[in-house]
Amino acid sequence: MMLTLHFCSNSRAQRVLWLLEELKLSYKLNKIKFHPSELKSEEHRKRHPLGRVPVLEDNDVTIYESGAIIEYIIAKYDNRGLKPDVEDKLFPDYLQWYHYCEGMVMPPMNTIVVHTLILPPDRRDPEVLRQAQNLLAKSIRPVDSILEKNKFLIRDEISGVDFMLGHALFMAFNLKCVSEEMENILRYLDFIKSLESFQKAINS
Ligand SMILES: N[C@@H](CCC(=O)N[C@@H](CS)C(=O)NCC(=O)O)C(=O)O
Repeated sequence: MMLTLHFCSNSRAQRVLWLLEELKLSYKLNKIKFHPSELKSEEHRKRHPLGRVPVLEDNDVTIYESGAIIEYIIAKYDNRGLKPDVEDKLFPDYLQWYHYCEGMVMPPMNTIVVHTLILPPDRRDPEVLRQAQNLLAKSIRPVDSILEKNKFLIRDEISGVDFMLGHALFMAFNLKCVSEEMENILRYLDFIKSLESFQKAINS
């Protein structure tokens, strides 16, 4: 096995690095500058046609989409049961919260990033921004509720959901979109930030 993760700091690629660290797999990290000169280079577009991260290479396999990469690594290299079996009563919860990340939480977060950081100030739309902030707050409220009963997102042990949705909560917090009343999310974030594997992912 020869795993290479194409990675940018402060990006969804941290999800994959967190998992690689958690599973103690050996890998090569290709750090790319979050700048068109590197992301949109011919070399990187061969790996990802849109010039985005994360991308994982595993010998002759190249795969992108953070959710697909996490599933791939878990299916091939996890021996810790990070994904519950289909007969497990947590299996539907796993699927639901795993896909809730890119399906419900990330779309408004992308809009917030566009209207606070990416567009030049004169093209930012405060109404679009306000709607996205409302939608993001609504989307993470049910996650705060599930965290009332578990240490990690769907159970007391870490699962694939944490690498996806847990990291999305971290991104939401960094964008100042987790309000003080979301106490369970805040407690969860403090907890994952104390994990060595997570620290490695966010400090690389
Ligand atoms: N749905 C994709 C999103 C990939 C994506 O948009 N990645 C961002 C970083 S978080 C990126 O590479 N942006 C560079 C760009 O848009 O030019 C995934 O989950 O992997």
